[in-house]
Amino acid sequence: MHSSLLIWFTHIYTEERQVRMADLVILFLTLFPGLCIADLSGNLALGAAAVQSSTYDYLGAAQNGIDGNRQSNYFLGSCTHTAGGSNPWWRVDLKKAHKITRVRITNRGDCCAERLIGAQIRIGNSLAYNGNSNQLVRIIGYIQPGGTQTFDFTPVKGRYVNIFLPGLNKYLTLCEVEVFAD
Ligand SMILES: [Ca+2]
Repeated sequence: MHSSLLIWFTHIYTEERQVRMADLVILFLTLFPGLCIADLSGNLALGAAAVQSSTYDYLGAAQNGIDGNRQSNYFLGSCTHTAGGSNPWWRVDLKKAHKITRVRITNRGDCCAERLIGAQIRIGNSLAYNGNSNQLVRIIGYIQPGGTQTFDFTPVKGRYVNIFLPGLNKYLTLCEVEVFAD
């Protein structure tokens, strides 16, 4: 009798906690619509396939760069992260060539914003040098921690979009990469 009462109370308590958590999530989403949500309309990178030169740990998968979430706290699992080394890169395969006019990049927010300085946006159809010899479109400067920067340019045709970070002892982290075409 006592144990079944305890189970019943535990059940009620757990349910109540779950309801409260659901309420909090709804409240949060109502107050901050689109806070971390990437641009979902016309973003060619959504649902595409991403790879990178290496992966730092289980939180830093290449696919996190195109998961539709700009969440910039690395520890929440929506950013990419290569292991340290020379010339790290990340690449998204759009499956066919598009006339790309815009790339939007969200930088890591919880630390290390300066690591992305000097990274190159490269677009093209070649996989030579892992795609890092495709046309250089832009060089990324400083993006503030957790900031999202839009790079607009005259159309460049390509199936692959690379973010290539030349240099020694580099880590490449991207919290979201959005790609748009004409
Ligand atoms: Ca993300």
